[in-house]
Amino acid sequence: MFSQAIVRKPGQNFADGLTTHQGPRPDHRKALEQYQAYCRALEKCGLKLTHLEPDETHPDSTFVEDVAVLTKNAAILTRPGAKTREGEVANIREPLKNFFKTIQEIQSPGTVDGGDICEAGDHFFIGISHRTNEEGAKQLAIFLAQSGYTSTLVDIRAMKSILHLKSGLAAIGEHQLVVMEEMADRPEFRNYEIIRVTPEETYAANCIEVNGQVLIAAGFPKLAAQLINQGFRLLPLEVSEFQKMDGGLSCLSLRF
Ligand code: CIR
Repeated sequence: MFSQAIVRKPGQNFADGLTTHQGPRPDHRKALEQYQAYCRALEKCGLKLTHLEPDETHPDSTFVEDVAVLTKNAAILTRPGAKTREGEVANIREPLKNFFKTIQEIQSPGTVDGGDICEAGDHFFIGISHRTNEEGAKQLAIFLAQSGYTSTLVDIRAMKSILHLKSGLAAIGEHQLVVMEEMADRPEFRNYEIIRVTPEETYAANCIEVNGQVLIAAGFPKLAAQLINQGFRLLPLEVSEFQKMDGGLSCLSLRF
């Protein structure tokens, strides 16, 4: 069960962040509306929110998930793989100190983006991506082991369609993984019950379970139907403006 979440409102320059999308830029007003609806959904799931001020020097800083990995015992500050995002870490340290006694840090030359880290109970999947490198993954695995967690590395560097591991993977329920089709048969996931996401709905794989409810991107009927069939309660949310910046539901908060 989670009781808290940290969120950071998108800044005025949100649309200047990193993206692989070539289409229209996100609309700031619409992004704020979607962000507010997201915050309300987390509250509806019983979370108390800590609202951080927009960080106008870092357009991607609304994606707070990337700068820390949280466990029951510690907050691990990451070292984001994109140069423009490195400075975001300093601004999350103080808020995390209010909740965590132990703060650990990924050190250079290691890089880790929280979006590559998928927690499934006492086990973590650590994506090796173009943001999270092997050194960072190794440091993180050691920190996690010190806190009693096991971990598996999942190399996604050859995959063009996703930025982070969690762009195509989510752990929900007791022992289930929501996985994009391209990764669904990977041996790393063989001990789990797999809910496959069809290629046209890949974006929806980035869903999050919060205290028994699943927040899912609106507009992905096949995955929604599968999850309802499995007995999950869904909270669909519009996140189109965040999708334009390669972000999704998991990246917009740190939940603990
Ligand atoms: C970036 O490219 O870093 C941001 N525009 C999007 C980060 C999304 N974060 C995530 O999936 N955890």
